Amino acid sequence: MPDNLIIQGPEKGVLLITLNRPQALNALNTELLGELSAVLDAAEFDTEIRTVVLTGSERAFAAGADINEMAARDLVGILEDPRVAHWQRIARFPKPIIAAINGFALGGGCELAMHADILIAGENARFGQPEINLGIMPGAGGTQRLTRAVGTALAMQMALTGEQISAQRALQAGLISEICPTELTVERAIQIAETIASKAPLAVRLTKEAVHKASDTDLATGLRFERHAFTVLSGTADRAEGLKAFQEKRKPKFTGC
Ligand code: CO8
Repeated sequence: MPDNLIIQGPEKGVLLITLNRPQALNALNTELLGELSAVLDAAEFDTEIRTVVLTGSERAFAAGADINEMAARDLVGILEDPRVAHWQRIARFPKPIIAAINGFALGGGCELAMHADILIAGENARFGQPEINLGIMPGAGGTQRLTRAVGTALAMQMALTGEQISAQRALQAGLISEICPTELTVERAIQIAETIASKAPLAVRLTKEAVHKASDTDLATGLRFERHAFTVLSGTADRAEGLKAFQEKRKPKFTGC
């Protein structure tokens, strides 16, 4: 059992992962990231799990990398940082991750949120890349994913000043897709996750991959990927079932084949 996470489910195809280091506002130490990476390793091949909801507490999604742990690492320690492999593992998880963000999502916490495919936030959420205040800079994708999400102007301002933005500003800038009352964020994320979990798993997986291609590649490559993925799905039993169910005016029963 992980020490820094609470794992619930899967229920209706949804695995709920709650970051649980309240004494440090869910600061992401190596142990926590290792546990998260191990849970996702198992979840990838568990057919009962279709989607993952990732959340923290109402006070903090995560207040960044663990500063005390970072302070103990020198240049070689950073070069050989085991956390890099954990971040890569989270990034290549093939099933949708929905982040339910309340409170602080700062530094590595904001970067972790941006590893999710759908970000929704409570009214009290605060996003920021405050690394500059520590004499460092974002190191888990902040300069790249934030810029892709909100554009150069706001990303530059956030990363260079360390200033936080509100949930409202994050919504307006395109970093998140919804704001909820803080106490309902997790419930709403689960609702979204259950909706996705009820769809054909292969179509979900390829859709996630294709949408990511929009920011990972040029348009021609992305369109080629979309075309290939669309073609691959034409051979699935779930496609046949989806089309037949529409014609027969009933709900489809998807099996993942
Ligand atoms: N690391 C360790 N402990 C933390 C962290 C953190 N990031 N954030 C908060 N804590 C601890 C505090 O030290 C405090 O502990 P204690 O009670 O023992 O003193 C406890 O959590 C509560 O925090 P505060 O008393 O400070 O609570 P406040 O409500 O007054 O303030 C803030 C909340 C504004 C969130 C404040 O705690 C803060 O500024 N935290 C640091 C935020 C920050 O700078 N984050 C960026 C860290 S650097 C980073 O994320 C780089 C990522 C690079 C990844 C590279 C991977 C390879």
